[in-house]
Amino acid sequence: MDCFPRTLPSSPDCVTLDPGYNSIMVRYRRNFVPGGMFFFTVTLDDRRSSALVDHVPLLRTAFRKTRGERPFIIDAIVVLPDHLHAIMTLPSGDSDFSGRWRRIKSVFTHGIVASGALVPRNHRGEYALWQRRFWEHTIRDEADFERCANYIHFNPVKHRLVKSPAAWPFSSLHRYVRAGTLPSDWGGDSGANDANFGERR
Ligand code: NI
Repeated sequence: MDCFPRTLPSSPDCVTLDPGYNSIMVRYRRNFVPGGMFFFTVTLDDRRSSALVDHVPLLRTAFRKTRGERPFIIDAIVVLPDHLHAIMTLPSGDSDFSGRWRRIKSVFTHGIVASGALVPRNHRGEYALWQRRFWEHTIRDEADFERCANYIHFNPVKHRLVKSPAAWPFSSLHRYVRAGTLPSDWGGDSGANDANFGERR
């Protein structure tokens, strides 16, 4: 999505004379970075909440601010009302994704508080907007990257928010379409097993 830009591969070897399906998928998979790329599911505590899509500019600010402090790349992301799925690449030798998510969550929470919206608190009086835990999966190879990115881009359809993946605005699918990596009518992949992606039940 526009909010979380990354530089897509644009070197000449990515340009192909035959823009067929296989070539497209090869370019998609080339985003893979061995050992430094992770899939996450991060959820709000209240699954009836729609705070993430209600406050997308604040979420964008939280990512930008955190990235300015400690770099990372968002390779794919989808923001749903009460959770998000993302693929994040960290710099070589750095695997502190927990610290980054802590910061993203905190900046977002405090942004909402500053906006005057009500944020739930736990019994200790601490803000309790997010679930403490998140799902993490280390991406193994190019095929795994493709599987996770497909899962992300199909997710709004899986959650019955829209009928086609491109109809959901808060998705990096649009970035891949603009780059010519995926077709605008990309139909998605519904074959994945939710249990492997930390999806809420
Ligand atoms: Ni989901």
